[in-house]
Amino acid sequence: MSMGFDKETFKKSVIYNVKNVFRKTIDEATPEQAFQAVAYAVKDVIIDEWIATHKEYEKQDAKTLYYLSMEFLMGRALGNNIINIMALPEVKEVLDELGFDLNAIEDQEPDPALGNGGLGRLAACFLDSLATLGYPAYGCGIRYRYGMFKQKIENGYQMEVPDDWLKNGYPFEVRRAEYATEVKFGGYVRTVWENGREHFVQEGYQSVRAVPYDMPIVGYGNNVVNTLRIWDAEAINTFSLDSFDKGDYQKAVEQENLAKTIVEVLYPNDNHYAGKELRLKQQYFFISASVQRAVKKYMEKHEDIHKFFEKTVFQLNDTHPTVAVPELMRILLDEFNLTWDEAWAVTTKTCAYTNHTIMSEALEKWPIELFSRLLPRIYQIVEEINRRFVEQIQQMYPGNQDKIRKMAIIYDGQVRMANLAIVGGFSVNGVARLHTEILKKEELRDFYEMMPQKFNNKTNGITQRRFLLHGNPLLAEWVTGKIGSEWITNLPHIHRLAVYADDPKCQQEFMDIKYQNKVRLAKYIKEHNGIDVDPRSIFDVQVKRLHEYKRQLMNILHVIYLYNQLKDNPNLDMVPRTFIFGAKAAAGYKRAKLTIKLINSVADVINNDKSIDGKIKVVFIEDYKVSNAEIIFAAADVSEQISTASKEASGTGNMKFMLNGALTLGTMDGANVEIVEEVGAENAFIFGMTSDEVIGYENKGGYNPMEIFNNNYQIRRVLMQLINGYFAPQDPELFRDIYNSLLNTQSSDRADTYFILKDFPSYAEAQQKVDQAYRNETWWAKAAILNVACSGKFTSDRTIEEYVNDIWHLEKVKVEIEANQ
Ligand code: CR1
Repeated sequence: MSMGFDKETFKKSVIYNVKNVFRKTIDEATPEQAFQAVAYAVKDVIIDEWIATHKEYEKQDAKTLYYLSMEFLMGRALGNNIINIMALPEVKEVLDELGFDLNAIEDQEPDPALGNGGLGRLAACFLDSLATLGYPAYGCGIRYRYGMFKQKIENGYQMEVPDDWLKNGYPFEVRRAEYATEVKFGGYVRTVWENGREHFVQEGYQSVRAVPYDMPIVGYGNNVVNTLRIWDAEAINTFSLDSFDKGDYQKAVEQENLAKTIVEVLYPNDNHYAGKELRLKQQYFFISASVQRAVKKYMEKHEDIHKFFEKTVFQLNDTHPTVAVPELMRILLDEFNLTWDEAWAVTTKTCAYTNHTIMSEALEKWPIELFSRLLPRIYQIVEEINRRFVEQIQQMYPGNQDKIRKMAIIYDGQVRMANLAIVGGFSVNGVARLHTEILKKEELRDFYEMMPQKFNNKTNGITQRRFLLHGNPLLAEWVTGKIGSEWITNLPHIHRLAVYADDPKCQQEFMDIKYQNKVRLAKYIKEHNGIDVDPRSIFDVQVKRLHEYKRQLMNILHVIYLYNQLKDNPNLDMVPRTFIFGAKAAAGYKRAKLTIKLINSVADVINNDKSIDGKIKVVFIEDYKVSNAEIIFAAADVSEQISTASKEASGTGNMKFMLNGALTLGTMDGANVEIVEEVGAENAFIFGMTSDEVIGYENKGGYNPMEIFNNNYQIRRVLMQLINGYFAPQDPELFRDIYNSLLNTQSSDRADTYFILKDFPSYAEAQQKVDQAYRNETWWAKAAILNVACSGKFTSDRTIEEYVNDIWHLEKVKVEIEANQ
């Protein structure tokens, strides 16, 4: 139990909160009010540790990591915080005594969904690990008024509903007005001469006040509480008659609007760059605020800004925060009067960049016109960085225009953020071994040749505290019963389970737990979708963002193919299967949204076809998010990780499934490669082209899917069902675009860009093996237990230790708390 936790105090605190905040007695409180009251009581426990942690950091003058990220997909905090302060049994007892159920109270919390998918959730897992390992770190991001939209499915179509997550107030955040700071946009730069030196002054700008809100990030059982700092925007001066008189009325209104719009909404694109001006504003807004604050904090304790990098490191989560490079330069040049070389030395020792994708449509490139208009002084600095870098290229590769074309930061009228991030920092890392190799050999080859010392790999990881201990309490308890609880902070320890993989009793226990988790998910599906699913069927799950490269389409085409076989032969010997999908599509991504409609249309036909005797069910889980993900992973038998090889940088869902004992059905892509390496190919179902094969075809300009269409009757049949009204009798043309994307009958894009038809036969074969394997319960249980046992590598604790050792060089800090303060 946490040192700072006292059951009676906690109980009083809950009752007091209900009374004081809602003017009610505890028995009158609604579930939502009970949630608020409990959350405030938990926060009250956390606060002392939070203060103590920061005192300790100050005392030790510890080097601090700033993890700069546009996205933090935190998920609910209450349950996780209770677990991490090690007060779960006591809190449960108290709530029991007060007549509440913890699960029901947890369900009242909105999911803070300030992220899209893997990239944002990775940031959240990293914060959990940093706190649990005791490293001084801030997450820095944006307090979006509306996070990731809520998905409603209406008539099979995705509808986006705004996520008003702050409407009842969020109990865990603390507004820190004392750290507010100004961020400037637009205007022009005036050069003034002073003391024989040029100085640059931004004038005629608009500005907003950045106000930070802090959220506690509670380490597991170690009294450490770090901070997620998300910035809100407020108008600098609410406009007044005064400014009206001065003729500044227009500007005052504009500043007010700017503040409102800047943090209004998270862009719902995953792995896709849209090039919106407001998005660049968001980026500069939170970066300028975070960097200014980091510099101020450093100067409170230190004299010499030249040594800033000894106490500070900025990790750029993808290219979105890359303006940190020129912003730090600006502060060092314009506010501290460092020379260019001095400023550059500090900046390039402070910044490090993580690349999360090779998808070309995700590459951020801002038009010069937009960039320089919005950030005039920053643009000047980027130009100078570019001028010097191009000079360096010319020195190294005299006369080689091609190198400049590929590596310059400003080229073809655009500012290329990845190039700026690589040049402006000391480290570039990919997120899985294969991904980093592809970066070095293909996408970033020229940079790798020029500066190989910067490149390194950091295979992603996930936090077992949320995705096993919190999400799957039955399995967590079972694991602890077998091998003790060390796995909670030392996941490789879970390998001790391997000795039980062959033990029939343990196999039975494991399968029973899986079954109970499937019952829990079946209940969720019944409540949310109204569909009955059989927990004895194979739960075959693909949950992740909807994207063509992730190939949800291949999965649903295979479902159709299987359904056809069943229709041909109603006695077909197959293990009943429930195909479960969950995915949000970016609001403007037409083909992705059509794929959702296709999945739902196929589900309608299949689920209502009595003739197949319930052997196949198809479920599309509405509003896939962190809170229901925890329930889904726990219940999965098969983990669909079927991206076109080379396209999925890492994947992290794959790791969450493995940790919960699902078997991977996947391609040799991203971290799947390392998963298979850990658990053995015999305990997974691997299929499809390798990344080398895919890249080989791409370099040849693709392949001809018509050959497959012509020669494979079963595939042809499935494709024809897309355009003959089989799944859309009212509108047979509905899925024409999907059909065309695979066969390229009209469009000018390459056909079947993601090699769905090419990989289909081998996918269907692997699916057949799944069916066969599941019939042997002993084999399946053993393989599933081995998946859990071999998941040790994929803890984000390991990932963080690697970042610390190779890039950040932080020291662990210990926080002692006296009992019952
Ligand atoms: C990748 O697509 C990876 C996460 C986290 C995503 C996914 O494979 O697991 O990052 N990339 O590293 C991304 O969002 C903008 O790029």
